[in-house]
Amino acid sequence: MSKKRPDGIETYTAPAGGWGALKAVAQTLARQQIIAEGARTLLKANQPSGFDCPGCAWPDPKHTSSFEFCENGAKAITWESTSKRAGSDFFAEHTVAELWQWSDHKLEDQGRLTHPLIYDHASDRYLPIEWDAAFARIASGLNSLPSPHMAEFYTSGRASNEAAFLFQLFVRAYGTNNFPDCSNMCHEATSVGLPMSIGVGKGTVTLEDFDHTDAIFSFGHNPGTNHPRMMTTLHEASRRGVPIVVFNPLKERALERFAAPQDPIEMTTLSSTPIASAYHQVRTGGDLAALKGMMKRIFERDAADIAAGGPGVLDRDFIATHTIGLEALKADVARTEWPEIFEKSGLTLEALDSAVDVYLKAKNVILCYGMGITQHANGTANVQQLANFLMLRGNIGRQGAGICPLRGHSNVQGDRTVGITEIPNDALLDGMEKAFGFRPPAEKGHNAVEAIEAIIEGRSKALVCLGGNLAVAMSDPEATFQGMRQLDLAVHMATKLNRSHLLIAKTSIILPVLGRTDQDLQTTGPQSVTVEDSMSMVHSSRGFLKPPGDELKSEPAIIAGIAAATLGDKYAIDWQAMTADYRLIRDKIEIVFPDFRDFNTRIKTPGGFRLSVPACERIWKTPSGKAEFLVAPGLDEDPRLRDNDALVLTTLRSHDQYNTTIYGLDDRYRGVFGRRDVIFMNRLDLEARGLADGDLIDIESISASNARTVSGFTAVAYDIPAGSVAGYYPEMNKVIALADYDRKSGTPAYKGVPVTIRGRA
Ligand SMILES: Nc1nc2c(c(=O)[nH]1)N[C@H]1C(S)=C(S)[C@@H](COP(=O)(O)OP(=O)(O)OC[C@H]3O[C@@H](n4cnc5c(=O)[nH]c(N)nc54)[C@H](O)[C@@H]3O)O[C@H]1N2
Ligand SMILES: Nc1nc2c(c(=O)[nH]1)N[C@H]1C(S)=C(S)[C@@H](COP(=O)(O)OP(=O)(O)OC[C@H]3O[C@@H](n4cnc5c(=O)[nH]c(N)nc54)[C@H](O)[C@@H]3O)O[C@H]1N2
Ligand SMILES: [Mo]
Repeated sequence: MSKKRPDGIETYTAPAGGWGALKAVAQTLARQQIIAEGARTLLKANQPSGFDCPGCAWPDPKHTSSFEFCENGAKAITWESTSKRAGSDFFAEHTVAELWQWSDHKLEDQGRLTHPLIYDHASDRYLPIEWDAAFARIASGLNSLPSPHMAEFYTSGRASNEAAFLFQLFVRAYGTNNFPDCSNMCHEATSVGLPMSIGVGKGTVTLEDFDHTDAIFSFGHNPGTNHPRMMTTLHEASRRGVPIVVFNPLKERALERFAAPQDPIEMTTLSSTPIASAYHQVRTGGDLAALKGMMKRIFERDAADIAAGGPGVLDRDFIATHTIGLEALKADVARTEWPEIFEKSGLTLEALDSAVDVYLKAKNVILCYGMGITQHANGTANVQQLANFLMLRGNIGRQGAGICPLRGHSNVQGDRTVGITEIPNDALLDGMEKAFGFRPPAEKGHNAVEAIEAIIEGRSKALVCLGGNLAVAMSDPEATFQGMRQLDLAVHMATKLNRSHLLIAKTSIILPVLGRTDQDLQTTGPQSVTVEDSMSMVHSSRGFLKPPGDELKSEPAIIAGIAAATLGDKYAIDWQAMTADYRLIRDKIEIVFPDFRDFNTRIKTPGGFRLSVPACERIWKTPSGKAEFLVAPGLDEDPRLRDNDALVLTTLRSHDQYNTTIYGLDDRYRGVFGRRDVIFMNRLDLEARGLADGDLIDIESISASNARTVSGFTAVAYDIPAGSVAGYYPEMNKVIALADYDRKSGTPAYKGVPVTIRGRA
């Protein structure tokens, strides 16, 4: 085999962070033509008087951030505050047919949307429309549907609490609970799985807990790219000597070594800090096996210790006082045989044992996880086994310990808290009735997969999107695209043009919104909004940049405009007053969700306030009133993987993207430059197919409902377990069947896709 690597593929040897990150910040500013303003903008991010960084949901220590060094935060902010514009003149120049041929990167790179637009079928172009006319068209589209349940209302996780709350108010007043949202494709396995285990679908740790922890376990997340500010926390923990045990099929560089750009010594001496104390390259989808293996070992050691006259290794007080279900879990784990555990996890007994050593030695353990856990057909079971693992030693509800899901979008958690859910509970319905004087519908609405199914089958005819790029983010885009083109009404509130906007319905409307960084001026003055981070901290966010044009409106103002036009005087809701002064929206949030008491006062404190997470106080809001050890029988292998030729594909974010937003074509830490058309493969899997590093390949899904191929990708030899392959999201979504999702939570199995790979003839 020749030593020459494929074009654009290198072996990246430097640590993550360091000068490379600072250089990338400078390049990012230059690319978006905001060199002068740029630095000032970055300095305002995550400051008490500034805006919340739209880059991730990791909290900031006391809001004294080292933010100006955060490369991917800088990308998120500059992408929004760019000086580029996609105005009416741009849309006059290009037909939709032409724009459809452009890449996702090029579509968004035209810059900020500045004018409301309506699609004109005669000229195949988006033309300007006045706001009131747009609201009237949307109202008539929605009101002409035979049933409100034929409309879908999508929320992407950048929306503020105020915008999301108004959106759910409008939609419930209109008459449906069809609330597909990005969380359904993301941490839904957490939102569904954790309440059954510990009574709350959120993380239980705070940033301070990391100062008191004795060990950190990390499953399936890539913080160097996706939660960059978490690197400061991991860097500090590692320097304190806290072991960090990683389970990830790929050796992510930032989890191996990190140079903190704000550390003068590391920067001047070109040194770095090791992050992972042990790195276990679990097979994709092998986490359940790894967890059961570790629990099996813990039970074995417990029995041995007791036989030797010791106290055992479990936290027996915690288990007796606070939990139920241990015996059933023990029985399930006992039934799971070692050979199967080794095979499915790809890990040895020594590896699992070493992780158990760290776990048992630590008094307090924090366990962090991301999409590598949730986006599987058994995502909910995965999450619940993580909780089991922690509960064996009482690692929930005490300082320095707990479960820490890494949330995605910067306010995805807040959107759910303030009512974006297709399954409203009684408390929500009662609260809404108290605040607004009407009883909203109670019947279950659609989540994201169900919404797309309804659209494809023609049961839903309207789609209103509060941000996002649903068609591209969802599995099986071919079927999704086709479905969306059959809609009667499509409305997109967006900052930038994307492919979902080009799926033309009978009536298609794009509404340009203000972003986090923009000043939001209403009739009573400049407004702040609020967001909730991954650790349930609610704080305010205020943009200060001059908006990209005079015509843009804030999300709350647009939602209020649509609502007033659609509902008329159906209910006595003062949309105009709430738009004029967002404090009035917060007053209503407080009535519906009492946890927000004194909302307007408490957000004045720098850093904001924390919503209650009962599990932190060891109060378990489960049906039994206890924390529950839950059983997931077997190791849940997808039978399609028994096909000899089958590989399991996982889909990843590159270092230069934000979900479907592609900032650039590099993935520096994985050694990929100027391209995304690659599949990472183990050398054994290449050889077994007669392939070499750099060969052109086709990837075909193994699915009865969706036999699809993506062609012309390049195989790249990579350090990934045999049997597992990886490619980029969203390019790979074509081979993911809509029917492949976690039945408990509806989360698509984006990280466990059975495929075959062949060389191109
Ligand atoms: N810059 C940037 N920041 C972001 C985003 C972005 O796109 N760009 N997206 C935001 C959003 S919405 C989200 S949800 C988060 C996503 O943040 P992450 O959860 O970090 O997202 P992914 O890139 O999907 O990668 C997950 C990690 O899981 C690993 N993995 C894959 N399959 C498995 C498996 O079966 N088991 C285990 N143990 N690991 C596996 C991959 O190797 C990868 O390291 O980030 C948020 N922040
Ligand atoms: N194969 C595969 N598919 C996946 C995933 C995966 O790991 N693998 N991850 C899934 C996950 S975790 C998620 S969260 C989803 C993401 O799904 P989405 O949240 O729907 O997608 P984004 O790419 O974040 O949306 C980008 C668009 O949002 C708009 N936008 C940006 N900022 C704002 C704003 O402030 N307001 C408004 N109104 N609009 C704005 C812009 O127009 C931009 O084009 O994708 C999912 N899809
Ligand atoms: Mo996400």
